[in-house]
Amino acid sequence: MTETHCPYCSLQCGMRLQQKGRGALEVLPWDEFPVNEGGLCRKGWTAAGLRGSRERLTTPMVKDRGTGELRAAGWDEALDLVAARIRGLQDAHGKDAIGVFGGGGLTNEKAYQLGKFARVALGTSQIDYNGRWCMSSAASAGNQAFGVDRGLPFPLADVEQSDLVVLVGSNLAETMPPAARHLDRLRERGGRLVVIDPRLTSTAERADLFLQPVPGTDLALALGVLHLLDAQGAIDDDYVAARTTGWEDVRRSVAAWWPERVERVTGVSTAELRHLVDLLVEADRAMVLTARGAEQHAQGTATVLSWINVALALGLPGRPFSGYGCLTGQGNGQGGREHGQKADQLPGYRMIDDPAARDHVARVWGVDAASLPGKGRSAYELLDALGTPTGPKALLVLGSNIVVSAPRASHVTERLEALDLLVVCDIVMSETAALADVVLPVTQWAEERGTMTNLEGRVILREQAVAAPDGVRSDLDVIAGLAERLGSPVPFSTEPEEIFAELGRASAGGKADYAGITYDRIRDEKGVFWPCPTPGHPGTPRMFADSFPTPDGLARFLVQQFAGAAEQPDDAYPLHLTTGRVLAQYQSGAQTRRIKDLPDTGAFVELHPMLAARVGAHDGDPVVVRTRRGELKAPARVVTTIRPDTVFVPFHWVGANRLTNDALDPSSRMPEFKVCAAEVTT
Ligand SMILES: Nc1nc2c(c(=O)[nH]1)N[C@H]1C(S)=C(S)[C@@H](COP(=O)(O)OP(=O)(O)OC[C@H]3O[C@@H](n4cnc5c(=O)[nH]c(N)nc54)[C@H](O)[C@@H]3O)O[C@H]1N2
Ligand SMILES: Nc1nc2c(c(=O)[nH]1)N[C@H]1C(S)=C(S)[C@@H](COP(=O)(O)OP(=O)(O)OC[C@H]3O[C@@H](n4cnc5c(=O)[nH]c(N)nc54)[C@H](O)[C@@H]3O)O[C@H]1N2
Ligand code: SF4
Ligand SMILES: [Mo]
Repeated sequence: MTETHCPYCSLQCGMRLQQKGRGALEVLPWDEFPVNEGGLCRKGWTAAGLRGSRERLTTPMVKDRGTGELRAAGWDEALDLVAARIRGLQDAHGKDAIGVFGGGGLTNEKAYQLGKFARVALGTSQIDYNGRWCMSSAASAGNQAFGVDRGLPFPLADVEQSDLVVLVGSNLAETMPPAARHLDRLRERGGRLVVIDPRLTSTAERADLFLQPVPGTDLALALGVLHLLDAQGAIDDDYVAARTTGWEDVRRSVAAWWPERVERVTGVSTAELRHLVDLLVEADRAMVLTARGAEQHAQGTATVLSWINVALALGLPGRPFSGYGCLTGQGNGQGGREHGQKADQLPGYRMIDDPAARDHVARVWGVDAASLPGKGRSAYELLDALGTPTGPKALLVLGSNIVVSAPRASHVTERLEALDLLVVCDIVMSETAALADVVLPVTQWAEERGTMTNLEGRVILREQAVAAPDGVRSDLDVIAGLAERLGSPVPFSTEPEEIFAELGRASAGGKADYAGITYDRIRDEKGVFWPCPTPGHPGTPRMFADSFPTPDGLARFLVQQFAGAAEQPDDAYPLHLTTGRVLAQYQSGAQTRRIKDLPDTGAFVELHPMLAARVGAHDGDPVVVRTRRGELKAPARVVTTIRPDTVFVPFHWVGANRLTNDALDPSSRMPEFKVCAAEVTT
């Protein structure tokens, strides 16, 4: 019996795995793990289904130059080929000819090694990862306002002890089902729940107050909330004076956001807005939590900063059972962004253009700081540049199915096809792997060890429960094997615990300081919260009680202006398209579409009966959604729970992202997945 964690989302639910003979695994509850207390969602219970699957890759594959088809190859042949092609491209075009694309599902050890591999073995600046599409707007906002980016600055269970929780763009009941118990207990204790979403989701069904704004208008809603709080004299002046800077400018900037104007922009009535403000004023303890619905916008960072302004004005951050938090998404969404996969970062959440950070990390790596490249392109900009005269000529992908999940996916697929070399490490033949010149089959989850950092900043340990299938190797072996073939100046370990110790040294003194965390401590303490700088340090479950990690210890109010979605409806495209998730599928679906016990419905188009009547569609009929970038034909799901001016398509199947807009947030470089202009026809 092995105590470990689910392979999917950032809740990282604890689970036990029992071997059932011939490598098969049974998932059992681990009641003592505090985050989920034995509860799992359908994806967790069925997670072992991919292990026995015939769809698992078990041999490296190389594209045959004659037929253009992938054929089986040996590991040495495949790795020699990749190294030789990389050398050739770098000799011809320079170090930045090679790009690296990582994932927020990779363990801390893999993310750390991948960042080090890019900077040291490849010498390229061109590395980024899919977390840029996930919570980067909240990360950017947290850094600006609080001086640090940790999704939740408190344990998730604190939600239960609050008086009021406002969920902005989160469908927690479907995206982190075991976490919904905290909302239920909050309400059993007499606390209130507010949900803000263009769709009345199963999360919103639990709410005391449900607000249904036009997609892309949460920023205006937050400005309106702050306007009313100020008008009602509800600002916590003592807190604002003692713990923040910038309030007066923000106060002036919200003066013109009177409720009627907010109603015109957002579609939320003045009565509903006042109701939300009343709940905020009445609550002693309150939390504002954002997720992708609020963040995946061209103004995602500004939106989060505006909700942080609301939280600061009420004096919430740092108070018990109160504050602002972001619900991160991928299994290691948090840790994956702290240790060097991001174009501008080095381990420990250090910035790559900070000379002191470069010196520290270069010393740990045993290289000259001057040899480390600078900042590279962000995820979408990296993909957009592939195969162009100035962009990378080769891409190594670990842990992302870009063809399905990137915005404006047809364009991105063209860019991938323009590459001289595409190498994909995956556990299955994903849509992206199917395009590759070289596919490398890797171990997953229960077949290897490594740490993950959950949505609370709790570093947890995934233990190996079973031997890997013959023929597959760990991502860590692939990285080390390529580094050696490329003549890396320093060796790369393949032993997770050893890598974690090095990561601890590299992160020491940084914002995300893991130096005091060990595998033994994680086992004993059921996870350790960063920052944890020394072995004797207890870890930091709750942040900001006394000060914020900014230079002066104060949080920042920052003025934000509402501009609206990058693409507004017009005569040709009169509707808003938004995208998101359903309970039974995970992300690009590469893993969950292959698990036979999970329903695989294919894409669908959710639309309101009034809209269905206008276009002449009935439930189940095929309809066509068109945007300026492409079209998708899929069955209609006629529901009263969505705004009549909005359609929703889940992105787990190929197609949704042919429609989405690649407008980027100026600060986080997050694409606007959550809104663009569309038309529906039969
Ligand atoms: N079942 C399942 N669970 C998952 C995942 C999965 O793929 N499947 N993925 C994991 C990952 S990586 C992530 S990032 C999280 C995401 O978790 P969530 O953020 O909860 O998921 P989404 O469905 O992307 O978006 C949440 C809600 O935002 C709403 N929304 C759309 N546009 C807007 C808007 O303009 N404003 C507001 N306020 N709301 C809007 C949508 O209607 C949707 O109900 O889930 C994690 N958990
Ligand atoms: N329209 C629209 N698009 C979106 C979103 C949206 O809301 N709407 N959400 C965005 C968000 S929040 C996210 S997080 C992204 C996610 O989208 P993707 O980046 O595509 O995420 P996954 O589907 O999880 O892809 C992970 C891939 O890595 C493989 N894999 C799993 N474990 C490992 C491992 O240990 N090593 C290696 N090498 N491979 C592994 C899996 O089989 C899979 O092929 O999608 C984004 N795209
Ligand atoms: S909520 Fe997330 S971590 Fe928990 S079982 Fe479901 S997918 Fe796994
Ligand atoms: Mo995500």
